[in-house]
Amino acid sequence: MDFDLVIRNGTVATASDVFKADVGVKGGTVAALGSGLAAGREEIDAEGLLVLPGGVDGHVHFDQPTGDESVMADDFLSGTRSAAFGGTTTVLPFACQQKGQSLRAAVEDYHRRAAGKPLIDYAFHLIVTDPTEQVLGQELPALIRDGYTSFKIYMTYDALKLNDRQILEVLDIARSEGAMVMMHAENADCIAWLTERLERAGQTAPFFHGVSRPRVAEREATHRAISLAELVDVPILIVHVSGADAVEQIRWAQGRGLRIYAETCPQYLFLTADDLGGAGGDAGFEGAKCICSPPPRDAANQRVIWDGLTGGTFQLFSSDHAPFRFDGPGGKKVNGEKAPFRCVPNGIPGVETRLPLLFSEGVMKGRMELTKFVELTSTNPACMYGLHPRKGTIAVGSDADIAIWDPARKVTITNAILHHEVDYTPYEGIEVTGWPVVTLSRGEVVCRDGALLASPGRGAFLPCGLPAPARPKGAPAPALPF
Ligand code: DUC
Ligand code: ZN
Ligand code: ZN
Ligand code: ZN
Repeated sequence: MDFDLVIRNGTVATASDVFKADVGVKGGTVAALGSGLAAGREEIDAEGLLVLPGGVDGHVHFDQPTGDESVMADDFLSGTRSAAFGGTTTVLPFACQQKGQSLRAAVEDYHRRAAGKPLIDYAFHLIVTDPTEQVLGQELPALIRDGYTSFKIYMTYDALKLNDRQILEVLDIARSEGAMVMMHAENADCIAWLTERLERAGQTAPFFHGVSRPRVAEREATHRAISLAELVDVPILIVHVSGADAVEQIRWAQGRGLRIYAETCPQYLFLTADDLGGAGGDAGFEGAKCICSPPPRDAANQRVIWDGLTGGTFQLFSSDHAPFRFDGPGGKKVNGEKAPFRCVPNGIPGVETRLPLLFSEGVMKGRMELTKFVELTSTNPACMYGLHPRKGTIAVGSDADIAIWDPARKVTITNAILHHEVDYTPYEGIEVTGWPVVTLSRGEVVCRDGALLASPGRGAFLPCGLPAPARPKGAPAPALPF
């Protein structure tokens, strides 16, 4: 066998194994794993390095219109560039339906936004905000069959939220079509009520964003989402889980045998309410850099999130990259430097720092096995969204989407070294050990030692299969293939 590329002498890790092997790549896929492979046209010496499946980031926002004056800084070029430099080779951004818009039109709009730009492969999640008869009866089922097999729904935000009846209708379609539903679980009325009271009291600094979205509002919505899913008998995924209360609900459901999956994000391991401006709430606008929803909690909740990641409560670790600038146009200051938290764009960047942060604090500090790291950041998201085994592993026949890591490299995270278009990182100054040094997508080098080597538009759109984890509990087991 002759190879296009051989990665030699590295330590390969998958979600199940860590082993020394050469990786032979041919035609964009992994063609052989073993020792003493024949020469490749190109060779990479990975002695002392880790050869990992490229990250699959199952939760990013690129070039998403917000419906107000705010503007996302990253499009499908800068977003995928930042992802690739951070060791990620597949992203799943959202195609968000606006109320009154057909779902199909939303999808077409996002394909136009992506055209000619992505550096790595991508798929879309839908966001269903307007579940009309037409959407439920025709558009959504047809789109699921076309490979848009996951979608998000919101329990909060006036422009996005569904009521319980609508959620039931949408879950029912997910069940009959086999799609994965992602739930934003926060109680909208609790948040609105608290926000009004805080505003009346003049408590509008960024710190109070966290006060307006307490853990109990997340807990109640998480429990309600679980109950609605149980009623319909369909698995769901609770996204961006922030702390102990929601974790407790998810464990309760999982313990009862319900197929409830959960995702968490770097902000719930590395940020706290203090990063929103401190308990005094008078620390100025800097805290807006960390406004995201649900908000960061405290050190005790961070520990619960760590335990959930290593102990099996969470299946996914995603970035929820929501790229708003701090100073720049359309960013956190779009409504002024003293804007009440309600008027500050919601979300933080993190597509490039997701993997190095978890690798350093998890794997290098001995909290997490390397196999678990691969599972949470690559294999599970590929499975959860119907992309496995094409993505999410290093196996013969899989796409050669590979990140080669130097586990000894020490890097101080600063915004200057990142490749997004956002003008800050919430993780400024954190020192990490371990960094991806080469990123390959279908066997092509996208970036190497800090240089971008691929051309915009080379990333392919991925229609997703029906995710195995989305199968209802009550459904008959699929027929065996033999
Ligand atoms: N939910 C997200 O998933 N991302 C940004 C903001 C939000 O509420
Ligand atoms: Zn959300
Ligand atoms: Zn998000
Ligand atoms: Zn799988």
